[in-house]
Parts: sequence; structure tokens; C-alpha cells
Amino acid sequence: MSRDVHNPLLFEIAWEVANKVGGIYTVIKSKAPVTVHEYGDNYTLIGPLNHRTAAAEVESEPITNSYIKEILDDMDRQGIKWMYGRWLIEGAPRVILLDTTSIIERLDAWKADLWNVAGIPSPPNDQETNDAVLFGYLVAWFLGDFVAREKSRAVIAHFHEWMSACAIPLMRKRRTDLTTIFTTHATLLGRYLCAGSTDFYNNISKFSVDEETGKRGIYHRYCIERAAAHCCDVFTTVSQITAYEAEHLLKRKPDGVLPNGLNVVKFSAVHEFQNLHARNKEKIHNFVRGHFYGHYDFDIENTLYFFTAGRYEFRNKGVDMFLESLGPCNSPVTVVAFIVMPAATQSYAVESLKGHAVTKQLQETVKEITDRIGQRIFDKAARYTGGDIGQAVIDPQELLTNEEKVLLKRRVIALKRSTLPAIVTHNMCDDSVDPILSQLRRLQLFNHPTDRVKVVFHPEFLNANNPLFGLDYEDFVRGCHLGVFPSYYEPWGYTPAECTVMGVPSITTNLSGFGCFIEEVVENSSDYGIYIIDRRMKGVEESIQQLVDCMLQFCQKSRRQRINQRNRTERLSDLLDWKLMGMEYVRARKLALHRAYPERFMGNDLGDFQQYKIKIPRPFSAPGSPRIKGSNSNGVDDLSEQMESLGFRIDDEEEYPYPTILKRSDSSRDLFEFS
Ligand code: G6P
Ligand code: 1S3
Repeated sequence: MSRDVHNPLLFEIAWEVANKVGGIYTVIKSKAPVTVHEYGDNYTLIGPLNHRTAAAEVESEPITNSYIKEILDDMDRQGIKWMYGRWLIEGAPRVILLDTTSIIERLDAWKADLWNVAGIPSPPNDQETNDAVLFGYLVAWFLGDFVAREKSRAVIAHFHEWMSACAIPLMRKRRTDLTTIFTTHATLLGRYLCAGSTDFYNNISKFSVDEETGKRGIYHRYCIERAAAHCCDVFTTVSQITAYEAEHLLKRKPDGVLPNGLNVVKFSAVHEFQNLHARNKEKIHNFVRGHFYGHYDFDIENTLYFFTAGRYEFRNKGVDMFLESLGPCNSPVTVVAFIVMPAATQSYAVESLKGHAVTKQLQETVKEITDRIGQRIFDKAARYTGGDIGQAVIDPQELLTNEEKVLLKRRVIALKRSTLPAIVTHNMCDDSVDPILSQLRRLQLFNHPTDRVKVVFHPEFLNANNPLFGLDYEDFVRGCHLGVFPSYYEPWGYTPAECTVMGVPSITTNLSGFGCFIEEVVENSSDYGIYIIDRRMKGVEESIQQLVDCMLQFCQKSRRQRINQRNRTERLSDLLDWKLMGMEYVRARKLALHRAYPERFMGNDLGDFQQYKIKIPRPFSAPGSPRIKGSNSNGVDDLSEQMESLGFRIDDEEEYPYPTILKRSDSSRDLFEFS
């Protein structure tokens, strides 16, 4: 059977399609516009049907593809519930959501089959594995039926992470006529090992993977992940560092790396992002005035806001290192360090709410009084008849009435308190054992008036309805000065990448995918506001010292220098745009087609992928020389090299619908020139 490989159909499958759990949702959602642009209605996403959120995520619509309709109708007859429609995101891709709970009665039979055909065990009480098995069998069912009907065109099935990937070994066993890509966004064992106290990277080649996964009760999940990595046509990860990890822990060297991009939105006015910084910083000022009431003795105009944020993985996300570095950070200006990480809480702390209430009352009283003072000055001035030469229009003593003086005094007395400003904004369920609070206590970071670095732990994600900040996360980031993410385990790490596209400088590490990517493509990245801490070659103490030095260096900048640095940071955003990053996905799909249908590509001429090696010239006003470096330092092959080893050429220029800005050396000068 000869399928058309030049006009393929694409299915992308993930547990986080229209179902937000973590970072993979961001990957797929932000990438959708470029994929839809390339594939149009030949692109369909498949995810699980989560009844709680589906209605808000997806708008149902009639099925236009007759094969999809036949299969879903057939599934319907067999009791499987599903939803078909458009995902309500930019690009509006088509989605199929499959309800794993509607087919629960087949779970045992499918688990037995999985053992028989692939030797993968699945214990009874692991909900995630049960979901993965049910979802995998449904996806394999759907895709198997689809390619049995659609015989003229090649089909690419791109799977993300182990939860979606059970279908890969099944389809390999069933010889389903399609090509598969598996992208892992972490490895199961790597995440577990790093969260403990293991010296992970120095021992990565020595772990007995079966034993280690067994000890942690994840052997069966690991089997699914490893089977997917070995049975897919093209195996990829999101970064070089995770490729290295996968090679050792999953025992297959990835074919290439598909780094995560963002859907970068450019403002028409170049400096709009700077204005947004100033506006949102004002809101953070309001929070700080309320939170530090009674101890608000620092100059807010010369205060810097640092933050870290993300899922609460204390060691993996480097919160331990961030806190450890705050004590020695003897900044010349006051720093408020925010930690925004969700944890179990009972309620907002009364003190936090009270601080904002008394500060708001003071603000309202001051406004009322200043309105009245204004009226008084106006009246006096309007009635001023000239009088004796030199007579003042109004005697300053008359500006405030006695009644107003008393009112002000009462408001000021309400601001007095005997306690220090809290280090946490909520009442926490596990206050006494919470890792962040325990470390703050050990380091004695208690917000004393003499502390130049203050801390605020907000154990909940931010949104605009938040009574303390009244800010969405994005606006909060924009209002801050520096994001600090000294991660130990971070396959990619969207948090510093998001900072970059918003023009907010950040600190990352050479153990995060993003940090390695930036280190690889930009020289002297600190000139561009991305500081990379060495956690690979340095000991913990040395890394902490490097982090302290970076923060101190940042604190010593003048306002003008900070503004310039933000401009440079924001200019790197084009590097992270899916319009450029999506190129690697294009290559992975091509490689998958070449591997599954090599005979269909015979006669293609060889191509030159080196044209995509990009160089960023040095910033004009900076001493360093940022540039794109060409090689993959840890030896994972470039997808283009894989293609060339097969003897095929892909003319990327022709196939990819977006101009790759950075290829044009003339325009890259504009891109990275300083104002
Ligand atoms: C932006 C605004 C400026 C403001 C500056 C404050 O650039 O456009 O008007 O002065 O932010 O920067 P800073 O780093 O002190 O918050
Ligand atoms: C993973 O999510 P995480 O925070 O558990 O996938 C993300 C998307 O690829 C990635 O950014 C992150 O580093 C991984 O760890």
C-alpha cells in the first residue's frame, strides 16, 4: 500500500490536551497556532475527557471527516463516551476527547492483554496507570481503525509523555500502518531520584533502573515509558539534558531534541512592556505596603522584587538554593523575595488581610483629607484679594483641621503592631513541617527591620481575584524585577522562558533544559538578562555563592541599567517563539515519515541543514559577544543529521511556513541592537 507521505495527517496525543495538569498543557496549547497553520484540519489532538473542565475547554461541533465519524459512532455504540470539537485556544485545533471512565469494565482484560503482548505489568491500585492503560487502548483502537479506513495518506501520531504512550507498543505489536513519535518531557525515575538526596548527574550511568524504579513502586509505569521510547519510530525529549538522562535511564539515545517554545505576542509599541512593568509594579507596591504595615520603613521606590514560582518541588525547582542565598545577599537596596508555590492551606492569615485593610483605610482617609485640603486652597485662592504685599494665599497651619489631625492619628495608630510582618500569607496545613517555612526559620529570615532581604511565601497560584495582590500571574511577573529559578531537575523550565518573553531578567541553571539551551545558543547570556548558575560542575556551596553574586550584581544596577537590561532580555524572545522552535517538530515528523516509509522518499536529493545553525551577533553596547554556538555539546544528534544518515534531504525552507528570522544575518543585527 503506498501512502502519500507529502500530504500527511497529524494526530498529537497527550494526557494534557484540553486538560491542564502541568507544563505539557502549555507546550501543546502554545504550539497549536503554528501546527494549525501548517496542517489546518489535517491536524487533530487526542486527549482524555475530563467532564469537570471539558465544557470550558472545548466547543463541540459536527464531525466532518467521515472516517472519524464512523469510528466515534462505533465507539459510541460500544458504550464509550467522547467529545469532538474545537479546543478554545488560539488556532482552534480539532480535538477528540475520550472518556476513560466510560470503559472501565474492560480495564482488567486490557491489563491482561498488555502483560501478554508487551510483558508490562500493572498493579491494581494505581489510578494513573489505570488511566494510562485505558487511554492507551482507546487511542490504539481509534488510530488502528483510522488507518484501516484512510489508506491513501500517511498518518503521523505524536505522543507526549508516558501517560499517553501505552498505545505505542500496542500499535507496534499490531503493526498499525502509521509512524510514531514519542516526546518525553522528563523521565519518571529521574524526577524521583532528584527529589531525594541523590547525587543524580554524577551517578546517572550507574543506577540499576529496574531496582530503583521497583524500590519506588513505579516499575510498571517505567515499563510503559521505556516500551514507548523503544517502540516509537522517532524518540525525542525537550532538552539536551533530558536526552542525556533518557539515554541512561530509558536506554535509548533520543533521535533529537524538540525544545519548548512560546507563542510570543509582540506589542505594536516597542516599549509597551516597560510601561506594563511600571503599572504592575505599582500593584505589587500596594501589596508590600499592606503586608509590611507597621514596619514599612524602607524606600519603596528603591526596592527590588525577586520571585520564584512553579509547582512545589522543593529541591527539584531549587527553592532550597534560592532561600539559602537570600541571607548572604547583603543588598544595598531592600529586596522583597516572593515564593509563589501552591501548598495545602486552610485560609488566608488574618494578619495578612488586616494589613491590607488598615493600609486601605489609611489610603482612603488621606485621599478624603487631601480632597478637602484642595477645596480649601481653591476657596482661599478664589477669594484672595491681593492684601498686603507678601501675604500668603493660605497659612500652612490652616491646611489640616483638628478633626482631620485626630482622624489621621487614629489611622496611624491602627498601623502599629508588636509582631513582625509574616513570612507566609496563609495558614498552612503543615506549618511545622513545611520545607519552605522550616528553611526560613532555620535561616532566621523573619522580616526584621534590619533585614535587607524580606520574604513573602504565597502558597497559592495567583489570579486577578486574589484579595492580597489582585494580579494574574503574568502581571505579577511583569511587575517584578528578577525571576530566580535555580532548579536541580528541570527538563525544560517554562518559568524563566516566560520571564524572557516578558522582558524580565531571570536566573536559571545549567541543569535546566532552558538554561542549557540559552547557554548553547547565546554567549554572555547575562548581558541579555539571563544568568545561568553552574550546578553541574560546582559543589552546592559554590553554586550558592554564584547565585548570591548574581543577585548582588543585579542589585547594584541603576534604574537606567535595569531598563536597558529589560530591553535586551525582551529581544531574545524571538529565539523562543514557536515560529522558530516549531522547526524541530517539522524535522521530527519528516524523520518519522522517512523511517516508516523509506521507499517513498527514494530519489530525494541531499540537503543542507546547516543553514539553520544560527548566530546572534554581540550586542552593540555590551562588552560580551553573544552568539549562537553550533554544536550539540552532549552528543545527542541533530534531527537533520539523523535524516542525512538515512541519505535524505528535506528542504526546510520550502516546507516550513514561517520565515526563520534568525537566519537572516542582516535582520538579526536589528533584533539584538541595543537602544
Ligand atoms: C519602566 C517604565 C519607567 C520606569 C521603570 C522603572 O521602564 O517605563 O518609566 O521608570 O520601568 O524601572 P525599575 O527597574 O526601577 O522598576
Ligand atoms: C515538565 O513539567 P515539570 O514542571 O514537571 O514538562 C514541562 C514542559 O515540557 C517542562 O517545562 C518541565 O521542565 C518539566 O518538569
